[in-house]
Amino acid sequence: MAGDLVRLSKFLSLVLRHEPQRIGLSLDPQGWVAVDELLAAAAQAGTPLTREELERVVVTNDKKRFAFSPDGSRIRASQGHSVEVELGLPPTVPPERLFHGTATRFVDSIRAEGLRAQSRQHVHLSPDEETAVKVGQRHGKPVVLAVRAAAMHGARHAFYLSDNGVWLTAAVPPGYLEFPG
Ligand code: HQG
Repeated sequence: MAGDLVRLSKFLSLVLRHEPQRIGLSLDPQGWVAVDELLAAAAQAGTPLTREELERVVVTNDKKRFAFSPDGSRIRASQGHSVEVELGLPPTVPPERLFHGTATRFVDSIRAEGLRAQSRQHVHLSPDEETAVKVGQRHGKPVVLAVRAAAMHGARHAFYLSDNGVWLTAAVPPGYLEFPG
């Protein structure tokens, strides 16, 4: 993504996942906001953007973080919220294993407590190890944990697949985690 698109993507992540009230917006229960309202509020808050620029951010975004409603009148973040939203994703059967990228400094705590959603609504899991390494690098020296997802699902833990390919679950108890080495 080009620099100004990255800046707009970060701005949209902030307002569509974490702090809509910061620019006077509120999300509906499923996380949607009207595009017209978003553009007006963004301009008012000093980040003017056009409908075309918004479309460019959505289409070119490296992780497909945002999606328009089918009629194009609303927009939301596909996952990653800290504000409470009900994305309406159907429970989905996960593959045998999923992966979680984290930083080495969190490992002792994760061994003891398992994975917790922390400030977000869900624990985020990746379908492959390369993606998990990138997620872990955001926090420090990366380490990839494997999650025995099929076994968890067999024990009635619900899994959801976001519109942009991130697996979501409420928490992962330590017994379902495999640590490297
Ligand atoms: C860690 C990005 C100690 C967890 C990515 C992680 C993702 C614990 C951190 C999305 C713990 C939370 C989410 C425990 C979990 N003790 N540490 N018991 N349980 N942790 O950013 O998964 O670019 O909220 O390992 O691609 O890193 O924003 O979660 O390191 O999909 O679109 O607590 O964010 O996407 O960090 O990343 P985060 P995450 P975007």
